[in-house]
Parts: sequence; structure tokens; C-alpha cells
Amino acid sequence: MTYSTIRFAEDGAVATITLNRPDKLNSFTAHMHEELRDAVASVRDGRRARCLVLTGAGRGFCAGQDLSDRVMGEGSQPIDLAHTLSTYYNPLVMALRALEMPVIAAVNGVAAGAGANLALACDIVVAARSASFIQAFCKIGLLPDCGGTYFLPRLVGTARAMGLAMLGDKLSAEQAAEWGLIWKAVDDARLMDETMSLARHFAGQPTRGLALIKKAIQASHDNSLEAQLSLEAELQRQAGRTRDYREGVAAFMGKRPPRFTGC
Ligand code: T3D
Repeated sequence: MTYSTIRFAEDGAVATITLNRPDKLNSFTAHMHEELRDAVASVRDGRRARCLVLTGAGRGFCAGQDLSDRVMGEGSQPIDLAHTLSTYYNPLVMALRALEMPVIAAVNGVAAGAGANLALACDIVVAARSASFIQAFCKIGLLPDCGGTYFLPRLVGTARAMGLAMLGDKLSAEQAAEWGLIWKAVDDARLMDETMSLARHFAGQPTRGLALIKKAIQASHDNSLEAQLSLEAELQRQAGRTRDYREGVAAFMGKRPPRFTGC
């Protein structure tokens, strides 16, 4: 597929998707959703990538839904937003969460509405110091979607989630890092270097083990301790059967660096 609203690149085992509608702060159209879905599926189904980076072109990361697609005339039928969520946004969040490799959001600028929550759906969020996060939904009469009402209280607690969602204020990258909403804020000029060095690190690690970490931590929010302990036992069984576990132990015992293959 040739893409017009995103860019897709693979460098060794690191795949990078760049949202590419910079004039509209990379806001989502149906076409961009379709291209993004295709690119994420090719990362999932391909054999090369062991880490995915998601970023934005230009001065924004993503400003959420393209609102020019939502202008309604007086008396016209309202758009069924549940339909667009279940057709586009929800499958995207689920696909990123289920991807069996680390997904890094490199937030290069403003992340608003579904764009903010797209970043939060990723496993690690690194943001440029000048970037910001805005739960813009309340300003147009909507509630946070794209997983916002799920991720926000879990990441920052109910009080801050409620304030962010109901006020729609701009949260700086530094404040987001201080609150635990994201992994870290870095100098603007260092964003892609730091992200790519993290991505290359992940790409050389035991990918299946990292995928199991992701699965366990995601499940922990909804499990009892007992259920989580059982899940850990089951996932550790799977991890213990990987070649990378064998290699990790052998390398440790042999006092040499491990050579992980992701299998
Ligand atoms: O509809 C459904 O399917 C349900 C799902 C909804 C999910 C959602 O995401 S709802 C929330 C939608 N997003 C927003 O409400 C955010 C709207 N944007 C803004 O509030 C501001 O643009 C920002 C705070 C993000 C950035 O402000 P600023 O001053 O840095 O930039 P700007 O001048 O507002 O934007 C630059 C251009 O991008 C401008 O175009 P122009 O005038 O130069 O031709 C602006 O119109 C355009 N743009 C920014 N965001 C959107 C957008 N165009 C369409 N849709 C946008 N969301």
C-alpha cells in the first residue's frame, strides 16, 4: 500500500510510523485511520520489527479527529460517533495494545483529543519538552475517547483525570512526566535520538519476554492479586520456553553479553 497521510519506515528491527498531515496537526481522517491500520497490521504480521515508534510530522503529534469532517448543517442528521469509534479508534487502540513488541510514542508537539489518548495507548511515551497533552473533548461537548477514560485515572488518579477531562487544559510534557502520565520529557532537539536509541535497545531485547511484560501489566489493572499471580505463573511458563530465556541464562552464566533473537 502506498501511503499519503502517514510515512512508514523500517530500520533493522525498528519500525517507525509518522502521522503525516502536518498542516492539520496530523488530525485523523478516515483515510489516515485506514493507512495507519494497514501499517500497524504489517508490523504485526511482518517478521522484522521488534519495536514500533509512533510520531508526528511537523509541529504537532496529533490533534485528534479532523473536525472539518464533522461540520453539520442546521437540521442535518447527527453523525453517529459510536460508529466511528467502533470502526476506527477502538480497533486502533486494541491493535497497539496487543502488538507483541514495545510501542513507543515520540510526542513531538501538541497531542490533543484522541491524539493525546493515542499516545497514552502506547507502552512508553517520550515527549519533547515543548509538547503538550490536551483532553480537548470537553470543549466541544464530548467525553475523552480512544481509551482516555480508561488510561487517565489509571495513570494519574481520579482527581487529576477528572480535572484534565473536565477542564481540557494544556498539560506540559514536564508536568505530564511529573504526574506519571508519560515516561519522560526530553529536550526537543534530543527527542528522536533518545527515542531511536530506546527503540534500538528494545529491538535487541527478548521480544517475547517484553510482550509478556506488556500483557501482564495491562491485565493487572483489572485483576485481583490472586488472578494476577496466576497470570504471572502462566506467562512465566511461556517465557521460560523461549530461546531468549535460555540465551539470557547461558550468557549470564558464561559471563558474556546475550545475543537475543526475539524467539
Ligand atoms: O468524531 C469522532 O469520530 C469522535 C472522535 C473524536 C475524537 C477527538 O479527537 S475529538 C477532539 C478533536 N480535537 C480537538 O478538539 C482539538 C482541536 N484543535 C485545537 O484545539 C488546536 O488546534 C490545538 C490546541 C491542538 C493546537 O492549537 P494551535 O494554536 O497550536 O494550532 P491551530 O492554529 O489551532 O491549528 C493549526 C491548523 O491545524 C489549523 O488549520 P489552518 O487554520 O492553519 O488551516 C487548524 O484548523 C488545524 N487543526 C488543528 N486541529 C484540528 C485541525 N483541523 C481539523 N481538526 C482538528 N482537530
